[in-house]
Amino acid sequence: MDDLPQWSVRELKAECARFGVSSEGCTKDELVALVSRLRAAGPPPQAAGHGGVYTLYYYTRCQELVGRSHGILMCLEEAGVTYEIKEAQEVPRGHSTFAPPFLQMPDGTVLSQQAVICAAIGKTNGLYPKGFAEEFVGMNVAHNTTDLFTEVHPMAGGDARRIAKWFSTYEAALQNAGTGYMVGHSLTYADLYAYQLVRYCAEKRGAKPGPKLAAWLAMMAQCKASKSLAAQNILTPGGVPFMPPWLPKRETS
Ligand SMILES: N[C@@H](CCC(=O)N[C@@H](CS)C(=O)NCC(=O)O)C(=O)O
Repeated sequence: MDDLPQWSVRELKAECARFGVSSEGCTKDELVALVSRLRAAGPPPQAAGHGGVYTLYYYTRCQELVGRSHGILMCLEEAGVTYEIKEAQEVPRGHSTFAPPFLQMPDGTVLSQQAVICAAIGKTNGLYPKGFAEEFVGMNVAHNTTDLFTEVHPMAGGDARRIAKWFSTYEAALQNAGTGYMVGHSLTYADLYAYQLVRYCAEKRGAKPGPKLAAWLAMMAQCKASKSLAAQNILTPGGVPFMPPWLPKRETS
């Protein structure tokens, strides 16, 4: 309990939510005092049911790298839900999961695979495609994003021609939707999952977005999730990076 001042504001708010207490408008000092009082009074009433809190499990608790959590953070932030981040190895065992990131939903369901996690957050928070075709085109876009990450990972290297080919798939999705979004008529998890990676490829890997993708990047920069991550110094210059500098890199031509 003595370590509460070291907790982040997000962790303190998540703890308040576990007790079913609003922390709206509280300063960090007030949150520390509130959580301390709540915990002294006994266990949270909904401890077994996770109290409406999403728990993301990822390396360094996303304090030193964002990695494959980029889209999940975007979806959680855009949904405006309460979430906490724990170390990857703290994930509950015995589920059909393989490698981090993992997400435990408020109902206790434990998931892995970025695209699945983003879709699950999207579906439960109004950030999901509406029609049948849109649902599966959204899934296609999301799985492309997963593959693109794997290709641009420092240990894979990334080939400029293939990144350009992936960019053309996003351009085509935007062209077909004709709405400014990857799919359908509103913002979905497919946009939120793709944004930080497309931005990374454009800003750090020199990939050239087509006209619709460039306009989409500008639009996405203004969404609630992008602003919220930037305010937390995540994926900003000098902030928590996409890929950790200590990862071994493969030389690329
Ligand atoms: N397809 C999975 C890949 C997950 C993955 O490769 N996670 C990495 C960390 S970012 C890992 O820990 N891999 C360890 C392993 O594959 O054993 C996803 O997109 O979520």
